[in-house]
Formats: sequence, C-alpha cells, structure tokens
Amino acid sequence: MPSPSPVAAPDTFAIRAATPAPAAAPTASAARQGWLDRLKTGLKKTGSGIQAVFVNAQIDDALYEQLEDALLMADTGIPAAEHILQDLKDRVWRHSATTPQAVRGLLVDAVAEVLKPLEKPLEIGRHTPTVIMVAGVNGAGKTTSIGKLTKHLANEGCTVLLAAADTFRAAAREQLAIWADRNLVEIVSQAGGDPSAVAFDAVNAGKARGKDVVLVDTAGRLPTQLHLMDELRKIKRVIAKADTDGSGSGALAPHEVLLVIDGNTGQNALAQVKAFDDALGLTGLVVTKLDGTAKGGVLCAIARWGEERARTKPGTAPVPVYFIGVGEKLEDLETFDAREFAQALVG
Ligand SMILES: Nc1nc2c(ncn2[C@@H]2O[C@H](COP(=O)(O)OP(=O)(O)OP(=O)(O)O)[C@@H](O)[C@H]2O)c(=O)[nH]1
Ligand SMILES: [Mg+2]
Repeated sequence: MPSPSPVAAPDTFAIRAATPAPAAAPTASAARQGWLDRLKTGLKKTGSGIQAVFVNAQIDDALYEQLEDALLMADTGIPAAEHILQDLKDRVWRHSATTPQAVRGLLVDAVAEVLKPLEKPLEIGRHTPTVIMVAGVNGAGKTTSIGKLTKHLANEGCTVLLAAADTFRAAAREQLAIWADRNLVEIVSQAGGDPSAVAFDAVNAGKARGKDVVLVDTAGRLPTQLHLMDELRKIKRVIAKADTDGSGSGALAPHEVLLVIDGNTGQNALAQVKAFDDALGLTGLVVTKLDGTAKGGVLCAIARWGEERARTKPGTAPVPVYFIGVGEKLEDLETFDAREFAQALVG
C-alpha cells in the first residue's frame, strides 16, 4: 500500500484529483489540465449553447426562459433546470448582478452547487482487498474504465487483481487480459461458465495473495433483461460469500458497486442509475465518453434525484461520480470535480 495521502480513515487513502500547480508535481497538474481541456472540448456544444444566451442579453424573463431551454437541451431534465433557474434568480438578486457576465458566473456557482453532492473520492484501504464490482449496459465503457482505473490504482502503489466475470464472450476476456498486461496486473479468468464463480475465485485469490483491490468486470446488460439483472444480483451475493470469513473489517464485499454510464445516453442515464441502484445498491458512478457529443447536463439530473431521494428516504445518499472518462487512452479517466464540470458545462 502507498503511504496514506489525504486520508479519510487510518490506513485508507482516497483517489483525488491531482492538486494544481505545486512545483513538485508539474506533470500531474499538466495531465489534469490536458484532461480538462478534452472535457471542455467534449462539452463545447452545450457550453456554447448556454454562452449564446448571454450574448447582448438583458437580465429579464426572456433570458431566464432561454436559459431554461439551453439547460433542457443539455439534458438536465425539467426538475434540475427549474431548480438551477430558481437558485440563479436568488443569487442574481442577492448579488445585485447587472451584467450578463456576472449572471453567467453565478450560473456556474448554481450548477456547481447542484453537482457538489456527486463529488466524493473513491476510498481504498479500509478493506483488504477492497472489492469493486462494475456493472452497466452494453458498451458503456466498463472494461475500458477498469483498465484505466487499474492504472490510477497502480500509480497510487496499489496491487490489483482483475476478475473477468464477463464470461459470455471470449473477446471480453481477451479485452480485459490486454488491460491486465498493459498494467502488469494479474487476472482471474475462465472460458465460459458462471460469472459468479469467477468473481468468487477472484475474491478468494485477492485475499490469498494480499491484493489491495479486486476489480470485477461484468457483461453489459439492459435493466429490462430481468434474468441478467438477477445474474448481477447473484454475482454480488456470491462475492459477499467469498468474504464471509470476516478478514475484511466492517461491511462485506463488494465494498463498491459502480455503474458505468455512457455520457451520450442523455436522460436515459438517470433511468439506468435508478434501475441498477434498485437491483444492486450502487455506491458510485463512472461517466464515460464525455469527449464526444455528450451534453453532460444529465449529471445535474442525477444529482437532483439523489438529493431528493436522500431527503425523502432517510438513510440514502446521492450516488457519487467517482470518475469521468474523456477518451479511450489510459490517461483519459480522471476524478470528478463539481466546479470544474460546471465550468466546462456552462462554457
Ligand atoms: N471516446 C471514448 N470512447 C470510450 C470511452 N470509454 C470507453 N470507450 C470506448 O467505448 C467502447 C466500448 O468500451 P468497453 O469498455 O468495451 O465497454 P463495455 O461496457 O465493457 O462493453 P460490454 O462489455 O460489451 O458491455 C470501446 O470502443 C471503448 O474504447 C471514453 O471515455 N471515450
Ligand atoms: Mg466489457
């Protein structure tokens, strides 16, 4: 394990954004900046749609109406758009803002505040191994994100074991094996058979070999494919069984259940979060492909849904976004920062 960096508990560490600009870490901050530029480019269409509203604008009802349209175009959905606008109007009044630029700055603040509950670092080290199960619809970017996440973890000094619990396709196993090779980590894999058995073996192997993290890849599935959702539930149950000797402290594995969402899915992403959360109890999200034509506003919808649920269902919390993907390369996955994302979104 690495020496604990900004910690949440003894012997744990959190994967955070590279802190900007210390002279000792110019490469890390430069990499973060390059990634941020790609995110901005990806969300450019949304950003310029929102920016256009402020060009030669008066601060009046027409401006707010156009802003609502631009937010809806960005996939925020109606509840989040209404919430942001009401909050923006309050901010404009409180700050006595009179210029379009000032209102735009306050819009960044309002969006950042909506997104803030999604900002939470992924913690590793509370359990040995920390078992992370990864799910999502077909082609969302699960396997690629696992590959990139492995690199993040390896950079932090963690030992990682991959579990190829997508046993349906040989190509899926091979794809994960390539990521294992690239990152020089071990993989538990099996031709065909029960994905739960692979996950079970991997968790046991992870414990026996003293790995810090076991990452379990699963096959893509739609929430409407009920038998496949049952299979996911079974994988989760069997992972817990592999952890019943209590060597981990506290909660049984899997300690994290991540949903990978394709950022281009629009409002359907929220439906995916709800469906997979119902089936598995999600602990985090990874949002991929924000380098393409994604609009990004759906994160506001996910954040508002999480807040609303936490308000009405005690004991629940918003499902955080641990990572954002902006490309297919290893370095294209980075931690989520609410203000950075709000700035990229508003343009
Ligand atoms: N542009 C872009 N492409 C990505 C990103 N993440 C993944 N991809 C691509 O999306 C495609 C699908 O990625 P996979 O990782 O295989 O997706 P998956 O969810 O594992 O797919 P299944 O296992 O078939 O359900 C691949 O071509 C990836 O290279 C991203 O952040 N940006
Ligand atoms: Mg896959």
